[in-house]
Amino acid sequence: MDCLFCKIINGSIPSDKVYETDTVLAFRDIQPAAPVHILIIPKKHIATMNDVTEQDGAIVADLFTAARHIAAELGIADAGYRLINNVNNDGGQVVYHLHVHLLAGKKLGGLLS
Ligand code: D5M
Repeated sequence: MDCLFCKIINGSIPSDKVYETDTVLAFRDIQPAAPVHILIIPKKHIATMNDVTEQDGAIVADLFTAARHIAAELGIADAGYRLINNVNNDGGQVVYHLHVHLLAGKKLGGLLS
């Protein structure tokens, strides 16, 4: 499959991995928008939030559970962080494999920064 994040999952493209389970992988964003910028992705290829079905409920829960684990492990849970999911063109989605951005490490203002 010609999907960048599937290639990261199968190891053919390297990543700076921070967390992994049977269903989820998290790694540092190559273009960080904050001091901490991690992408949390399902190992199952789902293109966008529009493609999530009722059968994917556990996977979506796993993404948020991963965020909680990562925040605790990085010591940012109390200071706070932001989770973002961009959908399609107007949402600013560039990579068409579902992902949640975890942003932290500074006081975030506005919508994204
Ligand atoms: O976000 C897609 C994000 O994916 C964007 O912040 C850059 C990041 N990206 C692209 N290629 C890589 C690799 N190879 N490693 C890590 N991060 C990467 P979107 O929500 O689709 O705009």
